Amino acid sequence: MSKPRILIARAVFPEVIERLSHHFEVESNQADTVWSKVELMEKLRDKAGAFTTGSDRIDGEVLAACPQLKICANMAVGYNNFDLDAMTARGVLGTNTPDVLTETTADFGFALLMATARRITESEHYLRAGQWTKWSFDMFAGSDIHGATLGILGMGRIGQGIAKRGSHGFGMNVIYHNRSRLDAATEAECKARYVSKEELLKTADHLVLVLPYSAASHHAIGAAELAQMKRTATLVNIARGGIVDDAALAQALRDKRIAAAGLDVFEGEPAVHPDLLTVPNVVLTPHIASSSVPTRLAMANLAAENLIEFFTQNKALTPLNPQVLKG
Ligand code: 8YV
Repeated sequence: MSKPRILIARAVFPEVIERLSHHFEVESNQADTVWSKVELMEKLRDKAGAFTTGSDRIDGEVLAACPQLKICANMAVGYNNFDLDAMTARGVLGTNTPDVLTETTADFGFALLMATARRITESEHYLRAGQWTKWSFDMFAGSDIHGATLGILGMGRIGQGIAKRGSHGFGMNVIYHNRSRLDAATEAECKARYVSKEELLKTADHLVLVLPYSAASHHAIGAAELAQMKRTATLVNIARGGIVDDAALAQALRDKRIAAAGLDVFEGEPAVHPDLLTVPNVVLTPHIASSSVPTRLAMANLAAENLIEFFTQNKALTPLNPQVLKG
C-alpha cells in the first residue's frame, strides 16, 4: 500500500522529517519559503496531511481547494491560524502542541518582564553605542520585580507557570483575570488572586498577557485599557499580536502613559509597527518565547506524533476537534 502524502509547510528539524518519512511520502520546505496562500493551496492539493506552523493559514478556501486533506498538525499551542469550524465542517482534524512548551514559554515571559522592568536592552544599546562615560545615581533606574504586584491576563497553563515564578520565586503579589476563575486548589498552587479586568489594569505593577487570540480578545489592550494602568507599569505580551493595539501602545509609551513594554508578538508580524521601533522604552523580540532547542524539538515531535497516530490509529495525542475522529 502506498504511504499517505503529507506536506511539511516550513523548515523543521531533519530528524523529524526522517521520522515522518518512515510513515509518509513527505514533501518538505527545507528552504523555509513563506508561501503565499495560492502556493500553499497548490502544495496541499494532493496531500492527506499537513505539518503546519502559526504562519500557515488554513481556512475554508484552502480546505475547499484541498479535498484530500484530513489532518493539519500545528507545531504551536496557539491555533488562530486554523479556521477550526471550517475544518470540523469538512471533517479535517486539527491538532496543536500544548504542555511541551509551557515552562519554556513561562521562562521567557519572565525574562522579558525582567528585561523590560530593569531596562536591560535599552541600557545595552547605550553601552554598545559608547555612551557610557560615567556612573550616575539614576542611570537606567527601572522598577522592581520582587515584591511587586504581578497581573496576568489569561490564566491557562503558561499564565499559571508565570504566576508560580512570580509568587514562589520573587515574592510577588499575583493577581489574574481570566474568562473563567481557576479552582481554589490551582489558585493556591499559583498563589494567585482572581480580580476583575478593571482591577487588574489599575493595580498591576507589571501586566503579562497570556490569553489566546480570538475575535473577543482582539485589542483587549487598547488606548482605554492603557489609560487605566499605572504610569509606572510595564506591559508584556507573549500571547499573540492583535491582542494589543500596537499603535495605541506606541503612543502610550511615547507619552510615558506607562513606563515600558516587552513584546514578543505583533499585529501583522513579522512586520512591526514603525512607531514601536522608535520608542526607547520597549523591548522587542521576534516571537521566540517557545524557542529553546529541546522545546522546539518536543513541539515538532508532538506534531509528528499526531500525524502518525492519526494515519495509523485514527486518533491523535492532542486533537482540537476530536469530534471528527469517528469510530
Ligand atoms: C510558535 C507559538 O513558535 O505555540 C505557539 O502558539 O506562538 C509559538 O510557540 C509559533 O506559533 C510557530 O508555530
